[in-house]
Amino acid sequence: MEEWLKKIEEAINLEEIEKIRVAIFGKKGILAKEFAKLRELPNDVKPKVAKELNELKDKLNKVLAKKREELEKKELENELKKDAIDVSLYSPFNNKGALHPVQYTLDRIIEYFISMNFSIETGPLVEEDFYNFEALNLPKYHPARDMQDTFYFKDEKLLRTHTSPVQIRTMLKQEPPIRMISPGAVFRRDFDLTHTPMFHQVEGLLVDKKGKVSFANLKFILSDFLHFMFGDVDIRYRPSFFPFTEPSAEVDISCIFCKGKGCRVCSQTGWLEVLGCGMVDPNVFKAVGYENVSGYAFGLGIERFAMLIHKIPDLRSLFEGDLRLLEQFR
Ligand code: 2NL
Repeated sequence: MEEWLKKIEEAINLEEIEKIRVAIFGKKGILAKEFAKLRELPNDVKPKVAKELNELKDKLNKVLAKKREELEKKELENELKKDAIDVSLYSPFNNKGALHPVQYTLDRIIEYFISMNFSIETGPLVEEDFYNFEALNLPKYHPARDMQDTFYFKDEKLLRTHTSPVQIRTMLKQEPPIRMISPGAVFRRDFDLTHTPMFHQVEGLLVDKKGKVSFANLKFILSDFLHFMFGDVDIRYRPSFFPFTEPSAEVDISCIFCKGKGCRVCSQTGWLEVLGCGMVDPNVFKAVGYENVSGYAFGLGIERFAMLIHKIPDLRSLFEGDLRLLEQFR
């Protein structure tokens, strides 16, 4: 008995425990042998010895079960230790990606206008004169065409200078009401500190029955949008001119760097120009065959928004593809 208890106590793994179990409880084990001996004992001592044997059996059983449980726990712990992950270890796969500031800004703009029930429309980058100029109240030889320096192909095709042709195409295939924005790349022959030959624009257009759309409606949506993008800023509308809107306005926000006090970014004015807008010129509606409608339109440069939101001082860093720029915006 003592000998077997000791054996159990000294077992170091489940394999040994199993061997001991067979040796004690197996068909040819010591208990079987002891119980077999009972038959040869005299009847008067049989019950006593049988009782002792059963008690011994219970005791060994209990001790064995307890030891097995201990060893199982230990082996599980060893297993877990072996598979443990050192989270402080260097991994070559931990480079997180980041949205480019221009994409992040466009996502925010789209989020706002989707919430206002505008649809997102896109169109070709290679356009025709009619969609890019003629239909926008910019007839050939109109001096306003000089405002855009255009990339032309050999034939009549050109790279769109704004995303307005998408609005023209949408109006030609759809009846009012229209509520849309057109985000995308545009191209101009301009390359210096503050201009790149390709940049991104979002234009918006809302058209409904005549009298249903006012300049006040335009002011509401743009002010709400600018608060969504820039937070608590002051907003002002200045009269301006675009060939495709009348009246037209440019929209400024109070400088987000100096809070309107005047700094280098706002040229000491306290204001930053962020949008152009106006009521759609009747000549544009005439070009697409719309009658008895009114509407508003606006346009903005995404890179300019992105630079202001992310406080990026140099426009060129948006186009260099240097990962160190993105790493700052994870
Ligand atoms: C700016 C100004 C603007 C529009 C774009 C537009 C389009 C159609 C009809 C009328 Cl189809 N207008 N677009 C209107 C006003 C301003 O953009 O500063 N863009 C960067």
